[in-house]
Amino acid sequence: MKKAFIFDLDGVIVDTAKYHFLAWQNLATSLEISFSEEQNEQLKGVSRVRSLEKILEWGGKTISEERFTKLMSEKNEEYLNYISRMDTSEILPDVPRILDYLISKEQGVALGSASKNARIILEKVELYDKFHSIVDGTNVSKAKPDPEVFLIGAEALGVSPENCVVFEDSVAGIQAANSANMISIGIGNPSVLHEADYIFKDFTEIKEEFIDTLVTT
Ligand code: B16
Ligand code: MG
Repeated sequence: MKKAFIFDLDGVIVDTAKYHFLAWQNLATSLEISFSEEQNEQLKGVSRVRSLEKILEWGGKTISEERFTKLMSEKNEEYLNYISRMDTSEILPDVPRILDYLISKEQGVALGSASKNARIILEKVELYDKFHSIVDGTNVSKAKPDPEVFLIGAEALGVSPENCVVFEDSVAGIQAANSANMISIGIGNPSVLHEADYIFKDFTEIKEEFIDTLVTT
């Protein structure tokens, strides 16, 4: 039976967290707020609006709505500047192998990302055409851990949630997959992603035989 495999983008397909970090750090510095890589970790899978709210909370700052909007757009401009220089060398190890294997097995392949920039990034790394459906921050009204992004992906592929498998690097994303009643696969650190059904350091650890078991069960 056909299954759907839904991939998060940042931290699963490419490591754009480093670019989010540089842009958020610049913004935080302009507000005299200190911002660490550990704090950036907590912004993984979190929407742009919520990320800025959290940074302001950490710094104990309140700003006007107008300034909030301006800062978000400046942050995104800087982020887009980094993105514009991306190429295929930034695809995380063995992602193309897994995508091509799923396609060869005629499985559904979707993107489920919180990012409003997901389509540009997929084009830059030349993976856009590998996806049957792309659901990103422009298609959802509720951020992860709400399951909306993955449920839209499943519906677009005509596959019921229990026949979907989600690859995620963030805690919020794993929780979203679990509450959608999908199989969750954590990509990254087991101590952070312990709520996932399966956890792998990265795609180099995922063998075709494992994918076969997901396809047939
Ligand atoms: P943007 P994902 C998420 O992508 C990032 O992990 C998160 O750090 C970012 O704030 C969010 O996208 C929104 O991104 O500002 O580009 O709309 O992990 O869900 O693919
Ligand atoms: Mg992610």
